[in-house]
Order: sequence, then structure tokens, then C-alpha cells
Amino acid sequence: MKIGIVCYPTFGGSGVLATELGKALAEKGHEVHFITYQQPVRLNGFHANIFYHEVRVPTYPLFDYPPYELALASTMVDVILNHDLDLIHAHYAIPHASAAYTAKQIVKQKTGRSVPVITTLHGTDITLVGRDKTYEPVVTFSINESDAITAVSENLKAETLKHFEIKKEIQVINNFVDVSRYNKKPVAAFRQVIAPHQEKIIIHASNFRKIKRIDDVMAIFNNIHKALPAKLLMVGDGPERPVAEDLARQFGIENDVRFLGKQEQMEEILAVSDLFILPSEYESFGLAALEAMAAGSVVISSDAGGLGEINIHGKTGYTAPVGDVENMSQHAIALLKDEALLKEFKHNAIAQAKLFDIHHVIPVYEALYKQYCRTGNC
Ligand code: GMT
Repeated sequence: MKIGIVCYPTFGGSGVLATELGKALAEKGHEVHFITYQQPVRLNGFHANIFYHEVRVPTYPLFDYPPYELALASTMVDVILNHDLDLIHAHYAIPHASAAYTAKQIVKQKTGRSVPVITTLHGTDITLVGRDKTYEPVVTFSINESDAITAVSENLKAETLKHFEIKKEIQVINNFVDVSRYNKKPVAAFRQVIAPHQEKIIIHASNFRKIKRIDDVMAIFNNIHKALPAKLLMVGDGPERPVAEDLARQFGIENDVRFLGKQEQMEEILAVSDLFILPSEYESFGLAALEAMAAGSVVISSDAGGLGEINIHGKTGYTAPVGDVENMSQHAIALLKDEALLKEFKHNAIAQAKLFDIHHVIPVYEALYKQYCRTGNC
């Protein structure tokens, strides 16, 4: 099949998922066309079946707000027509689903062909931004106009139905991870640099936005640090980073906290981790936690959104109500102090990640595409 993937190219979970999906589809022989404003971060190296089409937004003195959505829709039309795409898969509703709707109408008018649009809802497009009155009518319309709608967790499906008037079935297709890539032996030299005295290694990775509750991450680590020798690796970047740096200094733990910035090779970093902290206010799924589990890290998370669907309380780690720093700290300390229990939970985390392995999920997307693909390529 010839598949157009529209996504955000940045480090966020929706872009990562879309890129990994495209790469896996290309590996299986499909022709994949990424359409976005920048080379997606995980799209590195050459693959004969992968094409990248950059959306350029010309500036003009009149445009206080450059019309990205129009440029995206026009680029989609161009790619659909010139590469004879079978379908468009839009990741994140805003503005991808509405731009895909526009492109579809233009192609229909030009050629009479109706190109299927599949929209995957990822989280904040529904729970935060999409619900805002400024966007809601367009989001509702473009979701309903999609030929198929998928959500990355049962929780996100429920949230979507609760807040939007959706007239179509939403299929849950969980996010996935390539367990074979993450389940690596830790690089001894890297571990030695980070934790020279065999300290436990704790990781948090996110876009450092308010919703991630970075202050909780720091408070939980501070409690862990008081109880046992430990190091914290903060991966990613975003508006709350200065807050985290301030807190590290206030707690006097700045020498045991490393801010690594945005990282592409998460599998290398996660390979040395013992425990992953994700105390978010909301996560539709928590792909970062799943990747950590695939690398054999136990997870201490909030029970918000879809997190409980992947992090099984008392088995792969622990979940606690949002903001319950004490609860999360005590569970983390108990686990880190008990080598046998930690080993058992790490084993469980890998087993749980295997349920979300890429090899189970790609065929589900392929089957969905086949349902809508109407050309000779299908
Ligand atoms: O909040 C983020 O981490 C970024 C955001 C995005 O849209 O890229 O992530 C959302 O989609 C991911 C992939 O489906 C999910 O794993 C994240 O849980 C979700 N974030 C939220 O719901 C806050």
C-alpha cells in the first residue's frame, strides 16, 4: 500500500509513535510518505520505501499567523496525486485531521477519487487543546468526517466519547514498542559514568510541561535520595526545566541529578535504568513508560488516564493518585531496597511490554488500512 503519514516531527509521543509505525510499515514492503514540517526525530537513515515531504509555509507581511494548516493540506494534495497514495493516516487531530479533510475534498473534486482518512487520537488533542472552545467544533467535525478513528487507549476512547459528539466507532489500537530494540544489556561504561558507586538509576523522560508534574518527580527523587544512594537522569526539555533545576538546588541534590536534554537513543539510556517516574496529571497512554518497561525498568506513576492500562500496580511497578508524592516515594524506596522484588518487577515489566510489542500492533493497523483501501495496491 502507499500510505501518507501526517504527524508532528518532534520528540512528543504522537510523533514518535507515527514515525515508528511508518518505519515498520516500510520494513514490511509498504511505501510510506511522511508529510510534516521537519524531518521526524526518529526518522534517521535511508530506507528505499520511505519518503519525506516537507511542508513549507511561505511568510508574508500580512500573515501574523502563518497558515500551516493550508500549506499542509496543499502538500497532502500534491503528494496524494503525484504518488498515488491509497490513504492518509493523520496522527493527532489538530490540525492534521482537518487538513486531511480539506485535502480529501480537493482530490475528490479534481479526480473523483475519495482518499480514505484515518485519524489516530493521541491525548492532548482531545483532553486539553481539542476541548478548548476555540477548536472544539472543527475537531468534532474532522473526527466525524474521518473514515476511521482510532485511540491509543481505552481511557482516551472514553474521554473522547465523554467530551465530543462522536458519531462513529472508535477503535482502540494501543501504542506499541519494539521490545527487541529496548531489551538491551546495559553498557557498563555508561553505567559507571552515571553511577560510579553502584547507585540506583532513576529516569524521568518527557516534554517537561506542567501536565508532567515535574515538581513531583523532583520531590519523589529527593525522598528516594534520602533513603538510598541514587542518581536521577532527566531526559527531555521544556518549560518546567528551570523549576526542576531550582528544586534540585533547593533540595541540595544537584550533584546527583543530570539533565540530559532531548535524546534520540532512548534505548541506550533506558538500558541502565532501575526505575522510571511518571507522576503526570494525565497521560492518555504513557509511551515513555512503556519504552522504559521494555528496557526492564520498573515504573512509579500516577494512576491518571491510561497509565493503569500499562503499568500494573503491584506487578510492573506502582500507581498512585495524582499528587500523592508520599505514596509514590514509599513504593519506590521499598522496591529499590529489595533486590529480589526489584528483579521480579523488572521481569514483569518486560513481560508486560511484550503484550504491546510492535509485531502484535502493526498487523492491526494493516488490517484497518485494508478495510478502506480501494485501489489495486491493496
Ligand atoms: O504529552 C506528551 O508526552 C506528548 C503527547 C503527544 O501528543 O505527542 O503525548 C500523547 O501521545 C502519546 C502517544 O500516543 C501518549 O503516550 C501520551 O500519553 C500522550 N500525552 C498525554 O496524554 C498528556
